[in-house]
Amino acid sequence: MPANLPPQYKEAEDRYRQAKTTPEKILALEEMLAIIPHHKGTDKLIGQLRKRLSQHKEESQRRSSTSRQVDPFAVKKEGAAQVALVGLPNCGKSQILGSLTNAVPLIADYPFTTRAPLPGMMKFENIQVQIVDSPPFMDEFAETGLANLIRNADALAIVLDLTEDCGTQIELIQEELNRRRVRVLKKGEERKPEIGQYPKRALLIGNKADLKEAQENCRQLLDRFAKEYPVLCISAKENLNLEEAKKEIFSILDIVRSYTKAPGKNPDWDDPVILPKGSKVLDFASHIHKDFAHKLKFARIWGKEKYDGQMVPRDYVLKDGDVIELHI
Ligand SMILES: Nc1nc2c(ncn2[C@@H]2O[C@H](COP(=O)(O)OP(=O)(O)OP(=O)(O)O)[C@@H](O)[C@H]2O)c(=O)[nH]1
Ligand SMILES: [Mg+2]
Repeated sequence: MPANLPPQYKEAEDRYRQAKTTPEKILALEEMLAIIPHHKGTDKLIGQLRKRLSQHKEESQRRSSTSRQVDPFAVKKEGAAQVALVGLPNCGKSQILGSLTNAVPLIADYPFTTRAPLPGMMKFENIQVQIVDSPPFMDEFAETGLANLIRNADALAIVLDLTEDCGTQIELIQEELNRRRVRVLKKGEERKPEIGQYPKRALLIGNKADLKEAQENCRQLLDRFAKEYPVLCISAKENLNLEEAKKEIFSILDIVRSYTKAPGKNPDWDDPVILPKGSKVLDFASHIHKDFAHKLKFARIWGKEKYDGQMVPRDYVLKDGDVIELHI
């Protein structure tokens, strides 16, 4: 065993030893692999861990193909990105899914209504975003599944009940997220890989704004948290501020939409190329065709911050809405 393994690695290793089910073993091994530093001394161990991980994965596939059981918490991503709705029981997550998407969830005035995730597609301008409703925190049956769902999502919508104090709810939710090593990024904070952590962008949604007692809690929520996180108050039931919510959800996705254009022709506005924020003309070119990146001579851009048809270098960073004419 090489020395100098971080304490988080030991913790993940303990979880692996204690894991009783294959999905738990897979999760712990993936964590160990994410945490372990890469250098000569760890090469062998990394190889062994990868081998064990692939054995467990094969085993779990064999089981699911024989018993035809699918993990309800492994929600296949669709559309431009996947956003998980999370929060305490009864705050209105399912109502939000029902109001923003085509899905028809079970909504009820008692806690722990939702027992498994349910996805729906939300149309925003010319793209579709997948929204996933989830069982609430504190649901012990959803423990491992919920952790996987949250870690795998591209971003989170943290739902708060505006009829209760939001600061207390946020504290509880932060604890639940920390326990699963999910860290919510602050406004303007860059998203970069962190050892043993799952950094996520999140939007705080105060829900039930139609109710009288919501007013004061919404004001406090904005006062206390709007500087550090994107926040808004809505009523999913009465359709208040839903368009704003869609816009805010789009903005935490960290994606840009750009469009191809042939010389003398108009772009197809219904068919954006979706890339992570920070992508360059070169990434756009290789997305269109794998050979284009090295063949690319120059590109012309039509966009909000550029003159129409301006020539840009290969490392020009794309802005949302740019139209690009590639010259190869
Ligand atoms: N007045 C009002 N009631 C709402 C709103 N959104 C949800 N509710 C009500 O709040 C209760 C809980 O809603 P759900 O959507 O089931 O809550 P949930 O967060 O999915 O609950 P769990 O699945 O148990 O975690 C239901 O009675 C809803 O009708 C809203 O915007 N305004
Ligand atoms: Mg629900």
